[in-house]
Amino acid sequence: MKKLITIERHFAEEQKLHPQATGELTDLLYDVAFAAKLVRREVVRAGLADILGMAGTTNVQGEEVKKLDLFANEKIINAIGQHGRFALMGSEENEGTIIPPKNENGRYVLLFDPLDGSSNIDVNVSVGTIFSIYRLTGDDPRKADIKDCLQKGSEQVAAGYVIYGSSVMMVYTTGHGVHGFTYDPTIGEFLLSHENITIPARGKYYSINEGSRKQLHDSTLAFIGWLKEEDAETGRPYSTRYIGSLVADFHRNLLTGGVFVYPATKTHRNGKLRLMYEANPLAFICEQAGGRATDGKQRILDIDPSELHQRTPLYIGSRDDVMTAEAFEQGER
Ligand code: AHM
Ligand code: MG
Repeated sequence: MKKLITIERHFAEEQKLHPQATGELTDLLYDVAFAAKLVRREVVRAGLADILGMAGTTNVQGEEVKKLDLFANEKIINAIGQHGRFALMGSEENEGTIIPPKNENGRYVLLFDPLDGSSNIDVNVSVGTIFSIYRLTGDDPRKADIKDCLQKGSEQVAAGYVIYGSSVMMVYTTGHGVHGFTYDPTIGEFLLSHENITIPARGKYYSINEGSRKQLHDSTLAFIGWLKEEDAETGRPYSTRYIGSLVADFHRNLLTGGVFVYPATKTHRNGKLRLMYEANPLAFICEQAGGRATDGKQRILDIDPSELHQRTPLYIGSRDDVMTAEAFEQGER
């Protein structure tokens, strides 16, 4: 039997490999893993909403029942924000920056999407939490402001996601490879299950919402056409896989190889997905696993952000597949 390594033990071992590390980042990641357990506890009971009380009503204990994404948002802010390790936070659910309940000594910034793909909750399909951690640009936490949140993705010191699926997993990187942990509910621990994840250079799946075909540009349609052609050498045709939960689509493609595309369309020139909460953290993970992430022209991690909620087209996954997509988008094929 393989050795059981808890997420806590793994963080401690990783820290030892970096003698200059203060342990702060380890604590931050552990806080995130703890918050994920709280969110998981509610997500796995989502189907009971009818019995226990619908969102917006009052439950049997006389408490107001919150929508799960808002619940997850509050839990993360309170569970993580109470330790004072973050000076500032930003969430996909909040318009502006969030000052955590305790922040005087915080040297980091946390950006997160509390429950991505939340339209899938009611139908028992995987959803996820995505997070991204940056260092403050200055020394004084009291002076932390939006510019600390609006850093390029290449400045991330850690990023990850939690997928609430047939099992619950946390996947993260601090820039030293990508590691995945599966939650064992019988002991309440995340256990190392996927060490040093790498994504195949070419995949067999493509993930794009083809229902919006009429809005897609010809370059994107040409790429989709290429994916469907028959060619044994490049393993085509690829199979379509589209869950509609970014975390779940990304996670599958990360493990099996594949490309996820949410492009610019005729009606949405920056696509739908958010740079700071979705694209940057997943791009950091993808690159660390040997993959690639761009907006069709530029590396996602090099985009200089101007707004917390700014959107970006996203091509992410297996390196060669993303490069082929870019070639189509740039009219080179
Ligand atoms: P959300 O933040 O409102 O949940 O939207 C993000 C989700 C992603 O998880 C997913 O990739 C995308 O929206 C699907 O969008 P569409 O329904 O347009 O294909
Ligand atoms: Mg989202």
